[in-house]
Parts: sequence; C-alpha cells; structure tokens
Amino acid sequence: MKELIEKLIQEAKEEIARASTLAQLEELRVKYLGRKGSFTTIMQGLKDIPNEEKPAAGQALNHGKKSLESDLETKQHNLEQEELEKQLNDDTFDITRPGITFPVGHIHPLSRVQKEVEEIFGQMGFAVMDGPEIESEHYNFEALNVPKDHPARDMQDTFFVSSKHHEQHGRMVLRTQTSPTQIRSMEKYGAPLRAIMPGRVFRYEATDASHDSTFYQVEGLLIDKDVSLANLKGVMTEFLTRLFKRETKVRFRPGYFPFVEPGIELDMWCLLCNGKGCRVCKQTGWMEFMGAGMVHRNVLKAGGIDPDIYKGWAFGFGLTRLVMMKYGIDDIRHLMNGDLRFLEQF
Ligand code: FA5
Repeated sequence: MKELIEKLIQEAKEEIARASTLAQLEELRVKYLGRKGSFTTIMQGLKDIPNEEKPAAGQALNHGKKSLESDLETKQHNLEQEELEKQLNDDTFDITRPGITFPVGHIHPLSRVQKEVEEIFGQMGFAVMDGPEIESEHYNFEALNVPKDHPARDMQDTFFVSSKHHEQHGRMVLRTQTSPTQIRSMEKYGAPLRAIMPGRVFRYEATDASHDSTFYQVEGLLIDKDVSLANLKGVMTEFLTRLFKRETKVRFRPGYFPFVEPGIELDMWCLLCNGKGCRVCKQTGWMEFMGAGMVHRNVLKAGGIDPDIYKGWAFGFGLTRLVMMKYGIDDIRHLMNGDLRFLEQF
C-alpha cells in the first residue's frame, strides 16, 4: 500500500510540475486532493487494509498530501507571476501618451454670482433665507400692503396657478418678487433680523434683451430699533465695492413700492465710465440698480412685528441684471437658454 501511495505522489508531483496554466493546476488539485480525488479515495480505503500496514500507509498519505499542497502553492505562485509578466509584455503601455480628457461642467454664472453675493452679505452678518416659488396671494401681495384690486398690482404681471389650497390660502401665484420672503422670515424669526433672500421669480412679460419671464432677485431685510436709510447706503456701497472689487458709489432717488415708506430707487455708479457718462448709462453716469425703502408699518404688522418698537429697511435687486453687468452680457435670454456655446465662456 505504501508503495502504491508513493507512486501516486510521484505521478502527481510530475503532473504538477508540467502544468502550464492556472486552470490546469486547479484541475490537478481537484484530481488529487478534491472531495472525490485520489487521495480522499485512498484515505477512505485505509480501513480495509491489514492493520500492520495501516500506520505506514497513513503516514505516507499525510506526508504526501502536505508535500503536494506545498507543490501546488509554489506552482500557483510561479504561474501567476508568469501571467503577470506576460500581460505586461503584451500590453504596450505608453506612459507618454496624452490622457483622455472627459468633459467637465462648471457652475452657472448666475449661481456663481449668487454665491458671491451670499458670501459678502454673510460677512456683514446677514443670514441667507429661502422661500417657496409658488406663493399665496396673501404673501405675494396682501401682506406686502398691496390689497386686492389695488392699482399697484399692475406693476407686476402675474401667473396664477390653479390649486386645491384655494379656499385656505386664496389664489396661488408664481411669485412675482422675492419680497414675500420678507414676511415669511419676520413670522419665523421675529425682530431683530438681518437677512438676504435670493431666489427665482416669474412675471408674465414679453421678453426682450433686458426682460425675461423667469429671472432671479435678491431681497434684503434689516430690522432693528435704530435703523435708517443711511445704514442701507453704507451696506450697499460696501457690498458693491466688494463684489466689483473696486470703489463704487451709490445714490438714492425717490421711488414707489407699496411695501416701503419712504420708497427709493438706488442707482450705482456706472462702472464702464466711472460716473463720467457713456452710452450704457445714457450719459447720466449712473445705472439703475434696485428698489428699496423703509419697511411700511403695515408690512411689519403683517409679519408680526410691532412697528412702534422696531423699524427696518428692505431692498430688492435683480440678480440676473447684476450678472449681466458683471460679465458685460448684452442679452438676458442667453443666461437661461442653456446654449453651451455661451455657457462655456465662463
Ligand atoms: C421689485 O420687485 C420689488 N420687490 C423690489 C423691492 C424690494 C423694492 C424691497 C422695495 C423693497 P421691481 O419690479 O423694480 O421691484 O424689480 C426689481 C429688480 O428686478 C429690477 O430692478 C430688475 O433688476 C429686476 N427685474 C424686474 N423685471 C425683470 C425682468 N422682466 N427681467 C429681468 N429682471 C427684472
């Protein structure tokens, strides 16, 4: 029996030595050491041989098994090494070849400027807030001191949205301005308050080079006990100077918005001619920038703030127009039509 086992081991070792692929090696492992392999069969047959032969046969079997396992492992390592080398030699890999570049997008100019605006106001202690784009008439108009049938509603042509919440909230509209977030933030945080609220707004407008039906505004609100338009002038001069990275001046003109009293229009120094007068600023040296004013008593009340204790100012500017000014874009429609030939320039 012992001789038989030794012969088998010898055969197996020779076959393992001859194997030239990992697949052949695996076949041999199964053939000799697998569950139905020769060694297992002999092991099971040991019980039938004469007792005096058993120890020598068992020993030969164990020894042989270990030796085969070791041979298989060494051979596997060698074959793996050979395959790797073969692969490296076959695949000519030229490390000097230029790599494959994948097209990578970038942030939209509107989002980029919005982020800059948020950062600058953030540095001045303003929180950034958000509000819904589909608003109730209450927030978009009534709470802002524009009652039903008031002629001031004509200032902003409105998209009405059919809604099942009609009964509870009145008619719903695509918000025509970011001003409704003034009321929402007053209701939520009370006074004192210092926040900006950027967002998308919608108007039923015929589009042209400077008007779109969907555009972005930034609302600003500061409420405290001792606040005046002088603070607004300081904040806006600082904001525009930081945004355009050069000295900028602003001026006030009277303006009408139902939710502020007094109401103003704020102009900024024309950055193209530095206030000297040019075609873009129509020789005035100034460019219209935003509407603003002291928050109307009725609006403070609608937001749940006592107008006998607190006062504040609010402003709203067109972020889309600001982006146009910053990058010298002459048609607002480029910004929203998704044309890559335009967007890739940023
Ligand atoms: C308002 O929307 C007021 N809510 C602003 C305000 C807020 C006043 C707080 C007082 C206090 P107005 O309709 O003027 O105002 O719009 C503000 C800015 O939005 C404009 O200066 C302009 O830059 C921009 N804008 C208005 N209509 C369009 C349009 N169709 N396309 C692009 N930008 C527009």
